[in-house]
Amino acid sequence: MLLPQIKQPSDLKSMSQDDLALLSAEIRQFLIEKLSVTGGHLAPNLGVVELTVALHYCYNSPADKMIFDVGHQAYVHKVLTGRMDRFDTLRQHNGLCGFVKRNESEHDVWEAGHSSTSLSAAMGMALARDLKGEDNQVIAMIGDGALTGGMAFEALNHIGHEQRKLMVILNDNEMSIAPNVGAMHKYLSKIRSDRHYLKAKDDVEGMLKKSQLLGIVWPNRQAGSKIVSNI
Ligand SMILES: Cc1ncc(C[n+]2csc(CCOP(=O)(O)OP(=O)(O)O)c2C)c(N)n1
Repeated sequence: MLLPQIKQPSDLKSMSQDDLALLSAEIRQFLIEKLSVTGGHLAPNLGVVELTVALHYCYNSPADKMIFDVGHQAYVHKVLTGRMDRFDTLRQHNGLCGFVKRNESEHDVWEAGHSSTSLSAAMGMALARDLKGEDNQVIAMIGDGALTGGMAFEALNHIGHEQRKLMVILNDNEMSIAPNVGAMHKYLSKIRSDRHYLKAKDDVEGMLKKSQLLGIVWPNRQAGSKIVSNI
């Protein structure tokens, strides 16, 4: 078992790609076992296992800021940041919070519960970083459901205007609490099924899989996670 060895994100850094894939499978199993007893957001977290492992492998939390929109899909982040032992208490009084919680860990840098705030938070953290002359990365992960909130649109406008160093990951799994509706949903569906986009995606995936230099990518077709913007 690899999972018990992970006490902090830096423990991932020395792992091979094969081990990272094995670890992801162990995390998925862990979540299914724990949440079958406590309840909780199972599907959103199963969908971001590889994505969260990849983020913690590539970046250095808490120096690099990871912001999870809503915060209901941060269980994998909690597992990787030393809170695995507390999952039996998930969503119970004095137990592990079901959302990102700043007083729970230095790795939890933003807490919400309401949706669509992550992009503004990321923008603020990027501006603060630049004012302080620091160079850490700021990463916001937002679902296709949360992206339809007005505050997210305002933030995209701001981000596009400011052009600061920050990363927005669209976790597009074609689902919110219920199936999404609206123009943004239609637009994303159109991009997703566009043959030029699909070919480009396959080409990039093929290239990354062959390359030893460009790092790791685990395409997760079911979850549909992909990085769409790296500003
Ligand atoms: C302002 C606000 N409205 C509604 C909700 C209820 N809510 C919880 S998660 C969520 C969206 C989930 O969809 P998505 O962002 O696509 O994330 P996923 O669960 O698919 O990963 C919503 C609308 C909320 N948290 N905040």
